[in-house]
Amino acid sequence: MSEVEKAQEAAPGGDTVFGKILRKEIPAKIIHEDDKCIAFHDVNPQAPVHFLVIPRKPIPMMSEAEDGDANLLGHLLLTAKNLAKSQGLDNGFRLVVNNGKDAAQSVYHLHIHVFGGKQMGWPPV
Ligand code: TR5
Repeated sequence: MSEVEKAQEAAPGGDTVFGKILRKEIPAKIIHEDDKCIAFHDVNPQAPVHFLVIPRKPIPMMSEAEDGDANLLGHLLLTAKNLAKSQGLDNGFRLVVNNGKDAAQSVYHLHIHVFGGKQMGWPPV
């Protein structure tokens, strides 16, 4: 099943596979953990380096983030930036947040994709 097909079947609400990773119920290649977020390599990488930064708080999607999440969202971005450096992405990297069906979101736990290690194209759609 393609990522877009998975996204068509996915829907907000309830626990997700990322919740299970957070609780260490299923394994992941974790590269960072702190009190607000964790980061781990994507199981189906779309670039030589592809990891995800997710909040511990189960915000389903960007459109459901609230004003009170401002510090958390800033922390996720800064963590993504710091990990891009520690993963050796000195030549550049791309951050992506898919929100909802049209954007092909397939896991309804907010996550920032970090891609790097190759020359990417533009536009992305
Ligand atoms: O399409 P969106 O933005 O929702 O991205 C979801 C991402 O989660 C995709 O890039 C998937 O490859 C990734 N994914 C899905 C699973 C998974 C994962 N990354 C790491 N570990 C995973 N496990 C253990 N299970 C998944 N179902």
